[in-house]
Amino acid sequence: MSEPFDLVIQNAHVATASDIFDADIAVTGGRIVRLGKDLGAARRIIDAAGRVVTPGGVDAHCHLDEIMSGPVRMADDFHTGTRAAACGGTTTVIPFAAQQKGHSLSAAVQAYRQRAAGKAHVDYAFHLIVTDPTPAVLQQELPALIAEGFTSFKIYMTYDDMKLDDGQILDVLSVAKAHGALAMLHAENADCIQWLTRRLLQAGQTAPRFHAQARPMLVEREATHRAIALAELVDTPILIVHVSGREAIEQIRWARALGLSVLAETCPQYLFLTADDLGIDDSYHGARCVCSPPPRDAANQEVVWNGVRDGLFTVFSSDHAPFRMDGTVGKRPDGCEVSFERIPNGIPGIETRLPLLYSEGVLAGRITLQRFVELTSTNPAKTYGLHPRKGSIAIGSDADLVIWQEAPCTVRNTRLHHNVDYTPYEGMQLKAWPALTLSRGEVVWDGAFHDHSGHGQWLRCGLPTILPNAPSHARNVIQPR
Ligand code: DUC
Ligand code: ZN
Ligand code: ZN
Repeated sequence: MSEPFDLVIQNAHVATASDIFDADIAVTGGRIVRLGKDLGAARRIIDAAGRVVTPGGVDAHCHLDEIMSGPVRMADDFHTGTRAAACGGTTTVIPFAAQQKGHSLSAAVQAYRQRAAGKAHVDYAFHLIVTDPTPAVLQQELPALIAEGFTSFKIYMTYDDMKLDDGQILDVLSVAKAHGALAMLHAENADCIQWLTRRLLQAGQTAPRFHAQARPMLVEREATHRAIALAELVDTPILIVHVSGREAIEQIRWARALGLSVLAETCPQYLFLTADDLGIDDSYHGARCVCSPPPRDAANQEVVWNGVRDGLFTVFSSDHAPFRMDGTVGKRPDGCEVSFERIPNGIPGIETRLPLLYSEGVLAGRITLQRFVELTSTNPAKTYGLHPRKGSIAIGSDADLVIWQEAPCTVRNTRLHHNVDYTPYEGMQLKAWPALTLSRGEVVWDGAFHDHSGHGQWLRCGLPTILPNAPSHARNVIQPR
């Protein structure tokens, strides 16, 4: 008699990025060990009853417990942020370890690993944010960190305390190229934003809705084009994060037509919000939806949907950047209604990312189920060197799984699990929500949240395997752990 499995999920309608098939899934030691029918005895059986089962979501762009300037604090740490992730079907998160100007990048990574330690309910990796590319960072710290499993870094083209100039960007891209790492670009033209902001403030136009006027599509289009040109000069792949609309998408399509390796990400706010959500009057309510780039309009939403459908976008991430409306450390710094350029940028979305796209993408007939899995799990895992451990339902992969309940439900912040006092999607009618989320074989959500603080492990990222010309040493295999 062979040992029983830890768990068998019976009657699963399995969806991967490539296939849909019916199977039972056997799990032992937190990994998928068998797929098929009549697999044998198990200590626990869960009946999926023919419902769709997908790989757990990989949210490759979220901000948790990031150090902010002044009085501002993020609302979610690794406890509340990964709790919300789990309840929305996400089993891997990739937040950021941000260097502060004048400080070491390696020290920042150590500090962020401390902030996460013992708190996470699901697995996590880190992207780096490079804000001060000194010779020591470029020549020693970055190469050492890439070798340790921090293989992606975000470069900001805007925000005074973060932005790099073009020469610095070329330096960082050169390191990415030399070591096979991937640079992620926040593409907005800082000088244009500053100039527009000054004019708006001089005219007394300070309400949240003017945030969108200070960051029009043109500033994103110009910076997207420049990021592509800089990457072309260095001859290295890049990923443009949080693409918001047509003009940036046109730049990416143009680059792809030239054969350049330009990957792209979009986020729920560019499909489901518009600039009107920042306010149609001067009310401070619109501060809830202040994020950068800002949401655009219905026509741009359609263009983004086209890219979601036709393969333009590689990944679909939340860009969860959580700030509360109440209190003194969130959207009202020191308790005050501030002018738009001082409102902390970001909106919550880690828990709603998958249900929104499943409902309005898959069940509304805009994308296939396989494309949903590709965008939300498989491609982010491949892009950041976590595949096939993550992002797949295959023998040897982690048992990170979601059973979907296709039934009407309404988004209510009171039912969410982040530490933010609002959701931009309040009242939206959805068609599905995860019935159950499994993280390495543990049930973390089944309509109730099951606390697994410290269960979430830090993941060492390999090199990207999504690019057609990825070097053979980047091909990841399932390693003994
Ligand atoms: N924009 C960012 O670049 N990061 C966090 C949130 C936001 O709105
Ligand atoms: Zn950004
Ligand atoms: Zn972000």
